[in-house]
Amino acid sequence: MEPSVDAIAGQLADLYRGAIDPVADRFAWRARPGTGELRGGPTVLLLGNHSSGKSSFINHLLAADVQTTGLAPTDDGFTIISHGKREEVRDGAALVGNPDLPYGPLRSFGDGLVSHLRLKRRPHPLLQQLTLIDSPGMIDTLGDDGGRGYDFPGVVRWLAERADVVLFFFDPDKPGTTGETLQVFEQSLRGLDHKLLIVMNKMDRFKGLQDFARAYGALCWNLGKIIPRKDLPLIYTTYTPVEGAPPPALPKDDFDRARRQLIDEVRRAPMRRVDNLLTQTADFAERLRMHARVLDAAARDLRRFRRRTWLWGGLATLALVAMTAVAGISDGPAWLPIALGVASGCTLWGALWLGRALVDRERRHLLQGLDGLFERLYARPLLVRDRADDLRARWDAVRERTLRTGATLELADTPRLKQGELKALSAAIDVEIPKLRAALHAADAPATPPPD
Ligand SMILES: Nc1nc2c(ncn2[C@@H]2O[C@H](COP(=O)(O)OP(=O)(O)OP(=O)(O)O)[C@@H](O)[C@H]2O)c(=O)[nH]1
Ligand SMILES: [Mg+2]
Repeated sequence: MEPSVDAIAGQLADLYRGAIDPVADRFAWRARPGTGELRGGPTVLLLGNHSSGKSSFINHLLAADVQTTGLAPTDDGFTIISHGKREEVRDGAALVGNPDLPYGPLRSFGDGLVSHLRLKRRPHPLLQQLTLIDSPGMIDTLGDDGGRGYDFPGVVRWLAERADVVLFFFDPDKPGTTGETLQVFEQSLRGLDHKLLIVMNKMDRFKGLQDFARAYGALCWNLGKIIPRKDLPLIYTTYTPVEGAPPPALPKDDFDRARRQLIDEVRRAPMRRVDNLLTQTADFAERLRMHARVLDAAARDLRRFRRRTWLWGGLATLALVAMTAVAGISDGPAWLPIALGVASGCTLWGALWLGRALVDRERRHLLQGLDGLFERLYARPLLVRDRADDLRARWDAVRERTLRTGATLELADTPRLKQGELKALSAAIDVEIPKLRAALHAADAPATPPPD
């Protein structure tokens, strides 16, 4: 049986509580995704040119007129469509103010955005599985803020990062790229290709094959310029049956099949959601493990140095105290024990002062040399070429935070990374999470073949 998102999210929450949180707390690692984010439902984000058919596709999916459609730019805001026992529409302020929904952080984009947000609830069964987000169609007019009154690419990035599937619609009229499309590909969707599905919509509008070939070629040409990949992504060529549209001129079977495949991908959002959660947790835990190990090694080195420094200082003082005592009971000149006594006092004071200065210098030295510590700790895995690139990239993402933690906390007093803790963390990363992923993939239906 397909493991439910909630069941896996529950197991992940247990993993966080048992193996990840204790280390993260003690080593002051960054905040982990909150329970709301972990339990936040799967999301499908629809982006694209204006009038490319985003809203019509949503209406088709839900077999209801949920969104208004039309040839002029229709949507000028984002609509979150989620499940509710009865039909309901709430404005942006209610949406971002609802602590049960994960949209609170959108408030930071300002009132310009909040007034362009809406929540619609519908009692459709598909919405029990996933939330759909319709977006304003992309246009060419670009002012300083794109003329929208808020940071449009920023908002799209925020939503796309949290979405599990992102559909990008093009249509025959604008197979090229509008100014905003370019901006969104460059600023908002970078690094998110794995969840991006490209749709060439309204295939029923083509009058003939030449028409189609020209538009398809233009789209590929333009995508090639904005998607930094050697191979072109898959393009779903399809259409949405809309009332009153003339019958398609081209054979429509393949377009119908592509639509079914696209809908299948949308329905797989919950599966992708769990997959993304697992990836996110594994990534979080692996970075934490690296941070804690490097910080722990630096703290151990510093404690060892501190012990040695105090030992030498203590020994020097002790030697002088012993000499003072010997001079006191021997027949030497009377000033000798006094001079030795003063010297021992000075040595003690000097040892304390110098010791502290040396330890502080060593602390700075160790923090500057974190890269070397990383290389020492990971010497063995770094010998394997594939792993080396991976590990170095991870260390690049972690270094800044580790350095800041080491500089802010008293490094020598940083808690020790206990063997048991490290073992539990490693078991989560190397055993528990892969096990959950294997269960998930075993339950997933055979992957849908790509459209022809
Ligand atoms: N022939 C045909 N018409 C379509 C198709 N999809 C949508 N339409 C029509 O195209 C027009 C625009 O569709 P919308 O769904 O409003 O497009 P949108 O992408 O939501 O547009 P904005 O909200 O303005 O960004 C409407 O008149 C739809 O009826 C399609 O696949 N084929
Ligand atoms: Mg629309």
